[in-house]
Amino acid sequence: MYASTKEILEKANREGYAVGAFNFNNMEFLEAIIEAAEAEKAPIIVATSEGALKYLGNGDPYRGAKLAYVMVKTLADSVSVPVALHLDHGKHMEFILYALQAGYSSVMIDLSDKPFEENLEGTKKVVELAHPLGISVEAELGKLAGVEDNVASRESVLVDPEEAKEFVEKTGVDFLAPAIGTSHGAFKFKGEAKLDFDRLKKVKESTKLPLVLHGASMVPEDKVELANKYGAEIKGAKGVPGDALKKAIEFGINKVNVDTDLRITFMAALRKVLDEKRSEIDPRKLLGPGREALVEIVRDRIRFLGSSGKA
Ligand code: PGH
Ligand code: CA
Ligand code: ZN
Repeated sequence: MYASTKEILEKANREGYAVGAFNFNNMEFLEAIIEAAEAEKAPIIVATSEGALKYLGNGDPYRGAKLAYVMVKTLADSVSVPVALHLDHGKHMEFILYALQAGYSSVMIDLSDKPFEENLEGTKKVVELAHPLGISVEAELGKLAGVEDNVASRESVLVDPEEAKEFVEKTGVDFLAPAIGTSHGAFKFKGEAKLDFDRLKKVKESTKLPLVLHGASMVPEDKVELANKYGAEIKGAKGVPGDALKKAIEFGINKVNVDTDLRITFMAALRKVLDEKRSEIDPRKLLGPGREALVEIVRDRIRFLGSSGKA
């Protein structure tokens, strides 16, 4: 059933587990994610970035938002588990408005690269627009390293727990993503993975909100190896270790954002079939194995996060 992100995450917060928020750009990924959730009897969040809206709409992001909504609504209505549609990393007001108009369950307003006051004021404005429509809002404090960093600041800037409290009180935001040392993509850590759990604990105590972990892909070695075996060139990939992810959930993470793990899994399956079936031209035969591999990885992640059976 099509569901409220807020209801899904408030239940997870009360009961102490995390729900997966998986990114999609096309039908195959979306179907796999929802099939996995139904098989696991798990609540699920599916998310589109601004780039996903452009891709889905073939250049027209509002068309993309409407298409995302009808696809998700149609599939959600065909299963029994709660499915919420979320705008991931909304950085421009027009994309937020597209999502609100299209009927999304929730939006993220990501002004984390702006000064604190600007982030606060911008987030407050989005909350004022979204809440009357019954749409919930996520914001981010601190910066993730990796794709979000600029040349000047290689170090990620982590969330300040005192600021988090003030930010939540003044904005009325529903969920908060505190930067605690993760980053987006397949290359998260050079040496040992380091997350600031102490900081996370303090943010949870001071806000009590459902918290979000971005950059949460584990980057499974077997998938990277499979991809490399069939021609990929991915070297030195490193994700969030399982024990770190478990600990983050214990300390109050309730929404776990995963994109890279699905990309690697799909791409590995696609490379394998392209290599093995060189005379095949039917896109269904070429893309189908990727979709099946995605169902398995999403089921794995759901079980790991503790949301299996929570629908
Ligand atoms: C994410 C996904 N989306 O918002 O934070 O992160 O690159 O670790 O999958 P990954
Ligand atoms: Ca950010
Ligand atoms: Zn993210």
